Amino acid sequence: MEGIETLKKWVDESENIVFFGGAGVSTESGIPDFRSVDGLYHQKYDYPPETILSHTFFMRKTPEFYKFYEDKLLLEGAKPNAAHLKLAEWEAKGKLKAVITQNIDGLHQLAGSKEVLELHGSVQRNYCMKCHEFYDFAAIKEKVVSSKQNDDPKSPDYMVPKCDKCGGIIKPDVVLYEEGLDDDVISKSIRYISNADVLIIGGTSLVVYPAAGLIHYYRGKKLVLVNLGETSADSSADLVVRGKIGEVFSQL
Ligand code: CNA
Repeated sequence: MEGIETLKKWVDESENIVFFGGAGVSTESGIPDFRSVDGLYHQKYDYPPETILSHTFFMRKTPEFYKFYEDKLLLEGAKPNAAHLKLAEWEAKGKLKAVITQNIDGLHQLAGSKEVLELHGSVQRNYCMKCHEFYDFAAIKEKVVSSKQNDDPKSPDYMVPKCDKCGGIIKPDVVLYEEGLDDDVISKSIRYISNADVLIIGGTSLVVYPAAGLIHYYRGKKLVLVNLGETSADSSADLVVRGKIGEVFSQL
């Protein structure tokens, strides 16, 4: 594959790699992305995914939000692939400083990565909107699935997870459209990117802002893009490797 030898050399020589990724990093783990041909944006729903995954929709049509969320994002059993594992290995060897991800699936941590900056939050964390009680992935999954099996689909609470302590609605700690990103995560990401020697961007269409704008803080000369499709940053990259990220990383 074109570019792999150069990428391998840059990785071998560097002790300050930063990775910036998106949904394409997890497609080889069986989690669909948004914009590929078999991604969520090409599947049919009553509303477009951007609408369903917005703050307004969550507040106004909570059961419909959870129907989509349970079906498409509350996926059990996905395992890290070669890309997640390689990034964790580089960090353990002291070569990689941070993984900055738009993903919400928690697979980088499952692979062993420690410094993971989750720009869009995580399905692994959930909080009661009233009393802020914490619920993990399994607890939410159980509540949503049990309601799906036992409750009346016409009920206003159908598939909506409720807090055991106060009965409030539980919301995933995921940044929905219309919601702001965490300032601390943003400033840390900017610090890592602006100090990076090698910046590898992988599995992202780079169209979701402000996340995609963070790559402009990179000041080095080894900007690498590993992606299946074209992106707006291809022309400004120092190296473009076109391919599946798991397959590419397993050769590094
Ligand atoms: P996107 O817009 O769906 O783009 C994905 C990109 O990855 C596309 O350019 C694809 O060509 C490319 N791609 C797909 N598979 C591979 C692969 N195996 N190897 C290399 N490239 C591949 O997704 P973005 O992350 O850019 O968009 C940001 C959204 C998607 C974020 O807010 C995420 O939260 C959200 N999302 C996350 C997940 C997840 O957590 N796994 C899943 C679906 C969507």
